[in-house]
Amino acid sequence: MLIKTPSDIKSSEITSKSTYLSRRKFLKTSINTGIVGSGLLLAGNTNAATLNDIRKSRYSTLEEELTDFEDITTYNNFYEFGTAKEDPVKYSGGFNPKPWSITVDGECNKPGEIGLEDLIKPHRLEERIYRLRCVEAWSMVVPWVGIPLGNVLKRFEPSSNAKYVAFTTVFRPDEMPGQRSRVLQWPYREGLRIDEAMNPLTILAVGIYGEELLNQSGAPIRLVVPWKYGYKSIKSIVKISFVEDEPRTSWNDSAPKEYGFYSNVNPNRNHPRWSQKKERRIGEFLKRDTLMFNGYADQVASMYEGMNLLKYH
Ligand SMILES: Nc1nc2c(c(=O)[nH]1)N[C@H]1C(S)=C(S)[C@@H](COP(=O)(O)O)O[C@H]1N2
Ligand SMILES: [Mo]
Repeated sequence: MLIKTPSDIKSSEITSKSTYLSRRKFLKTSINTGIVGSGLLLAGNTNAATLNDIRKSRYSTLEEELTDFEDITTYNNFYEFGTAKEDPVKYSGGFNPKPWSITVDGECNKPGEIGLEDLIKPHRLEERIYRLRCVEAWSMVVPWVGIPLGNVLKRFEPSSNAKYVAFTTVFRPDEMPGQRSRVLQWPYREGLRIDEAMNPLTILAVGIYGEELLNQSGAPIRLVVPWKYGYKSIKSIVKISFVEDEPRTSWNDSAPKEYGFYSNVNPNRNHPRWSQKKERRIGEFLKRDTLMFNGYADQVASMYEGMNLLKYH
């Protein structure tokens, strides 16, 4: 984000993987007809496991066309693997997301380390189709598979001192070449206010298009906060901490005037170096208007009543 402004992004950077195409069309159709998750067995070119028993959600954005799988998985921001959009798919092959566990600590009655399977098991997977709006003024529509973060957090019994939740990405410079350079202070850190974390729109995602996350998308588990700029949706999470004070975050540390803690999508507040009024939907030619709270105002605006949204950015 410090590296490229939207005008620097060439459409040639968006590589399309034709090998995926036919399978993706099929998957897309199956999602639209509601047979996703019924144990589809896709022979041949599968390189991520299919997730089963996924239910639909009333929180999904249904009125917009889904971004192609190959765009979602080849045009990424994941600085742990490099700063160019094509770096994460190119340089994440050596990353090993299995086995995985997450440490939950801080202001709660039941802290501990929990394996990914045990974290997920008590919950039913949901398909959540959300817009993703990057602060760089591009966007996608992604059919995530995940579970509501709030339902997971409740199991650890946060105390009344838990005013915020802090998240940390794994630190593995051997497997993540971008962590060997100092573009950001590693490990990547993000945070939410506790009510934002508990909002039913906030999910922990483990898949996209009915399949497990690929490395470049934040395998094996990442946050998705659809009304905030994309950088809040931290990838490859290893630690979740309940804390009393607003936690420090990587992008805010790096450029506080450009990347605030709240980072709610807001077309009326320009980034110091570019306008946020419009966005380029990956796969489309004309720019679209950016929507307040990325189109999720009905579900989230009440959390910010009385707050000056131009000041708290
Ligand atoms: N750990 C980590 N999480 C991250 C990032 C990152 O560089 N490192 N990039 C963020 C940014 S800027 C965006 S826009 C989204 C992009 O998610 P996607 O590549 O799956 O579209 O991931 C966010 N999460
Ligand atoms: Mo982003």
